[in-house]
Amino acid sequence: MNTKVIERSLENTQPDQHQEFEREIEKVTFDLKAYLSEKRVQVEAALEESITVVYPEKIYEAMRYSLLAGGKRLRPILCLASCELSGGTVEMALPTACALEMIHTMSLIHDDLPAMDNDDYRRGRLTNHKVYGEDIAILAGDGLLAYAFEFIAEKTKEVPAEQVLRVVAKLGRAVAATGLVGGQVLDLEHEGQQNVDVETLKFIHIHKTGALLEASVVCGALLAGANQELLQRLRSYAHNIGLAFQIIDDVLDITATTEELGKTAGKDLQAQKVTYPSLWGIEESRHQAQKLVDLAKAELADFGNRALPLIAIADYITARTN
Ligand code: GRG
Repeated sequence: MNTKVIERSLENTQPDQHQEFEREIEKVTFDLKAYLSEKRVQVEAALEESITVVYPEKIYEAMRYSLLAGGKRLRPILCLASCELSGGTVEMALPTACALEMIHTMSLIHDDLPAMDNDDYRRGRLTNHKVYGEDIAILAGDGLLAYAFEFIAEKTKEVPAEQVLRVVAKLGRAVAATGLVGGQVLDLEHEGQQNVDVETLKFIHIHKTGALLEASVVCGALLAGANQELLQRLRSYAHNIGLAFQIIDDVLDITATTEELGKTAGKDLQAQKVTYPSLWGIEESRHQAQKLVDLAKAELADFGNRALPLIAIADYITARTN
């Protein structure tokens, strides 16, 4: 229910219902749907401008094909929200937000390759290698990864160079063997093995999925020059939503359709992967994800209205359907 609907309803209610509606208003002071769509428009426009097709056209077209294929744009939005919470502006964070989406898109292109997850669909369309071939898909990923770092260095304005340097270092660490790459290696190694324990699964997901989500939040705060206490709170918030995000991803792989996901559903079962739902069941997995989201939100409880976007995004992690 949005605030206007509640206000209209209030005119026709009894006193006890009135109190009920007032409580409702307190809960609905932040319109996440409007927030996400406003930020998505900003991110889409910046991404659209970020890559121009020049000679040799094929590689730029392949990079644009996957980068501009939609997606929730969660990582850039987390970066913008974190920067604003920390006292910065959208303009300060937009180049890093775009770079995060370039890196995320690179990881999806590579993850979909026959040598890895071998998927034909992503974001509701054919995967990059299905359209451009494996060789160009690998290079499109490489191109996006390298360009992401150039983009931050060249396009970030109004931020002290030292803070930009910290962002570059944080992102590098999130993508390297200390992050995405390390998580993916372990994931591949354990495919088809049935004796994977929760600790190993957690390690895989913290690195493969959590590292970039954490970097998205932390980089936004670094750009704004956040102090150590705020950085620590945001790091912990991001760590918790990162793991919750992957737990729900595993649940959706079972409960959602290919159309809803925009990629092939049921892949984990097919690949005989140990996942949170395979260890805990669907209900317990959702419960564990909710506990992590609650912990994440508690980290930001002291920051008042400034934290509303990140708090609402945490709730969205468990409520999402794709
Ligand atoms: C080559 C340096 C280098 C790294 C690549 C392939 C790889 C190493 C890592 C795989 C990382 C990966 C694909 C993790 C899964 C993360 C995940 C849950 C993706 C889905 O994210 P969403 O739901 O997707 O945000 P959209 O499409 O909405 O952006």
